[in-house]
Amino acid sequence: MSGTAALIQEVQSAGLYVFDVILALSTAQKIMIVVALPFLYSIVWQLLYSLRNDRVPLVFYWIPWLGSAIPYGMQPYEFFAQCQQKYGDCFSFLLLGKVMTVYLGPKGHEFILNAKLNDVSAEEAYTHLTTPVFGKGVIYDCPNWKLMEQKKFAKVALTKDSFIKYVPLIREEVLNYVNSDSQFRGNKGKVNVLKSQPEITIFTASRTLLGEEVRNMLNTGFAKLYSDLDKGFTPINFVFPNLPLPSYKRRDEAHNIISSTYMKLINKRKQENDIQDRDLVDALMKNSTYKDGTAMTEREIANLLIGVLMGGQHTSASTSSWFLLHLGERPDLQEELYNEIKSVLGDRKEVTYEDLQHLPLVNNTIKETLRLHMPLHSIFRKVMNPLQVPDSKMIVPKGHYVLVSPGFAMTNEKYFPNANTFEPHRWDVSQNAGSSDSDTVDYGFGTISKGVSSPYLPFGGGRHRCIGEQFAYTQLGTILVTFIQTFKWTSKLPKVDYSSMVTLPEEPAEIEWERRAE
Ligand code: X2N
Ligand code: HEM
Repeated sequence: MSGTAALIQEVQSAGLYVFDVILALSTAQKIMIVVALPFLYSIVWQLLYSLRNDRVPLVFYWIPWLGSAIPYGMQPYEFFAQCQQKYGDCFSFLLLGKVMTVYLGPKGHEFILNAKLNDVSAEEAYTHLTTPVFGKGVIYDCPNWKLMEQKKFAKVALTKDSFIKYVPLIREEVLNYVNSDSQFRGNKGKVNVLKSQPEITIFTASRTLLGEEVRNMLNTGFAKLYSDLDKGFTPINFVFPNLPLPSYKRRDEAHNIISSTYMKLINKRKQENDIQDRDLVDALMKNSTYKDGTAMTEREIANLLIGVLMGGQHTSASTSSWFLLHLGERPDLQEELYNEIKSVLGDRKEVTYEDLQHLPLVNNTIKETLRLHMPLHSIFRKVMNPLQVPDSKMIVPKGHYVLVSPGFAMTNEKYFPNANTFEPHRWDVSQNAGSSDSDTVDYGFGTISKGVSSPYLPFGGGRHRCIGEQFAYTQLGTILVTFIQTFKWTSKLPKVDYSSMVTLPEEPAEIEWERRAE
């Protein structure tokens, strides 16, 4: 007891001494100390951390809190490759105050995408990003079992029968766009794909998933609200989900008006007893009661519509932008696509869902675009219970995050020879071969593959796997076919902007187009 008391005394007097010394310093010196202290602390902390053999190796950084944000935020795949050389497939880095543990390659895909529900949480990782935009009660603002059911509810509007109806609508929207937008005036010209593709995506997705009423509202001032909401769906939300700035206020106002508008639409259909099988709105009106007997409220249905549309919007617009830019460098592929389409459709121009199933080069063009440009370069989970890295003594503690990057494996020579070359034909031979694991699992939204150790996972895997894959292929396939039928184009491939929500081309992202002779 007295030993401890003496020690406390000792520390106290040492502390007082240091305090006296600091007080005696000049103001400039004091400021220097205050500035240097966080750096000193961070370096000592990293030193002690590196001595622990129960921790994943941590990438060294100079700037406290910021950590490795700049190299990661600017070139994540290059950053991962450098870390992999030093530390192997599993390493940690600091990102804006959060410790992120990365596990690269198929083993990492399995470790993170198939981690147990109790050990990792997607909602804890994403809710700051998504809830201010989508609204309350859905996606990552509810327990996981509700998300699993929301995915099941939404999937009803994402079946083959729906896609058969959607394809002509998507084609009509694309034709309407390329025949009336000012960037497509005349017989040749230049178009910024970062403007055209988001517009084509929202028109086609709204027309099919939300119905004609909402689609028509996009020709009015309503479109500005979409743009305001969209500007609020940015990675800045991970750090600052709410700030007293005009853009945040516009986001919240846009959210309220859009969700109220969807609720009005739901109510109108209810009152007129006009509930059919047209779109996602109908599907959710018919089927949105959880297995515990509680029904989703109209507000929640509206928010789910916002979320699903918003997710599909960014991923799909990025993908079509990239395939246009890649094909612009490959006129030979455009001709091959043109001939493939001609050989299946003959003199017919109106592509159908069935046709899309018989156009392997169209589908492989999308598949190859997703390989090179997986829209989400990083997938996160928050660690809720200490998590052991398989076959090691290393533990990822509660409160840290895990990060999986299938896009890294998808652009790696180890898995894809000539990884950086855009070559849709690389998929010609091994159509679905290779994924030998036929083991499946159902988390509540339909059966999916149990294993996630493929290096190619653009739609993720496990309980959070995408439900939009078939819709995306249908939408993107119809857009691609319609472009090939209408235009020839050239372009120069831009660099990648990794700091947006999805991996986008940097500006200028233009194609020079020319209408095909009839
Ligand atoms: C400060 C450069 O820029 O150094 F949407 F119904 C709806 C989305 C997950 C994005 C991760 C990190 C960027 C750091 C920049 C729905 C369709 C979904 C699925 C650092 C200096 C939402 C993480 C963005 C990392 C970029 C999560 C999406 N299908 N959509 N420093 O989505 O699914 C949905 C699901 C994510 C990200 C990043 C930095 C269902 C910097 C400079 C600066 N990213 N990002 N979805 N960074 N710097 C979605 C899953 C969910
Ligand atoms: C989940 C990719 C289009 C709806 C995911 C995930 C990925 C992904 C990687 C898993 C995220 C994670 O594990 O954290 C893509 C790509 C798309 C696309 C590459 C297009 C090319 C769509 C579309 C929709 C959609 C069109 C809706 C119609 C969803 C939903 C989830 C999801 C609801 C589930 C989220 C969860 O369970 O946590 N997507 N997506 N996606 N996606 Fe997509």
